Amino acid sequence: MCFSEILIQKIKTANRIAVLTGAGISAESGVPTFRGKDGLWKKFRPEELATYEAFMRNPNLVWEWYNYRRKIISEVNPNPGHFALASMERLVPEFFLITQNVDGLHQRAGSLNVLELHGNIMRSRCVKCGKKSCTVNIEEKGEIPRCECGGLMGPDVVWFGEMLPQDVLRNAFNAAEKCDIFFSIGTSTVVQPAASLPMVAKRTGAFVVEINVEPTVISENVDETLIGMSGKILPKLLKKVWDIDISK
Ligand code: BV8
Ligand code: ZN
Repeated sequence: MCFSEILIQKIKTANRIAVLTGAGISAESGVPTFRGKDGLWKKFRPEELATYEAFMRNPNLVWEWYNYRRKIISEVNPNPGHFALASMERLVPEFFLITQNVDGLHQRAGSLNVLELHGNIMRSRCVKCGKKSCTVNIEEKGEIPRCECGGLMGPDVVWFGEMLPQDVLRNAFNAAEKCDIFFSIGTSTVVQPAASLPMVAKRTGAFVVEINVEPTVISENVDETLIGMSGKILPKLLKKVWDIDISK
């Protein structure tokens, strides 16, 4: 993998770096992506499971799906891509990590300041009053726990048609507008409003870099596309810019 001299120089002199990650950065940990060939959406359509209506229609089915994903996530570990970003956070004056992922792997890799746009699958939330709680495990076909307010407890993730947490979203757009370099890593850049962030950064003057195993809808509009696995590319970038070897 060779990086352009301009990219290396820009990273070395950058004050603010913002990163948007998607399911692709967790793929090498063994977490299925959504739209890939073995993706989660292959078997189920998002509208059938990742919406409030789907949950109210059949809470047990939706919990079955989230429990299946919670089980996968509890059995995997962060990969070198997550660790490289955790190191980068400590090397750059201002570093903003924005993730669409709900798996918590960035935090487990040591990233301290993570903007979780779509929530976190290991937490639960009352679908009526929004009260959050730590993981509430639903036994298969068991009684769905209720909040004191009487509302059903669901996973603390943002479903399609639901608003994103406004403070997190505002911080993410601020980071995109103010950064010198914006990395879009492992995302198909399909889901809004997260998918707008790379081009917001571009419009406000950032150098936009995409890391993905294949081109996406934004590839022709970014400044640099690095085709390959993020778990391979990010450690190489760390070594090239800061001579840090995270594999040790
Ligand atoms: C909102 C949490 C408005 C849940 C997720 C019609 C009806 C309803 C809504 C809409 C509609 N049309 C448009 C919308 C808006 C909708 C939307 O964008 N839909 C899309 C599908 C068109 N958005 C919403 O509904 C959002 N809310 O708009 O609210 C509103 C306004 C006011 C008042 C009320 C409401 C909410 C969106 C959040 C949905 N929740 N997740 C859960 O996880 O179960 S989205 C889900 O997709 C995940 O979070 C995931 O992260 C995200 C994006 O997918 P990616 O991360 O990009 O994953 P994907 O598999 O697609 O791609 C992986 C990429 O990695 C690929 O490019 C692959 O090549 C690459 N890759 C693979 N391996 C590697 C790799 N790259 C590098 N290295 C590797 N090793
Ligand atoms: Zn409640």
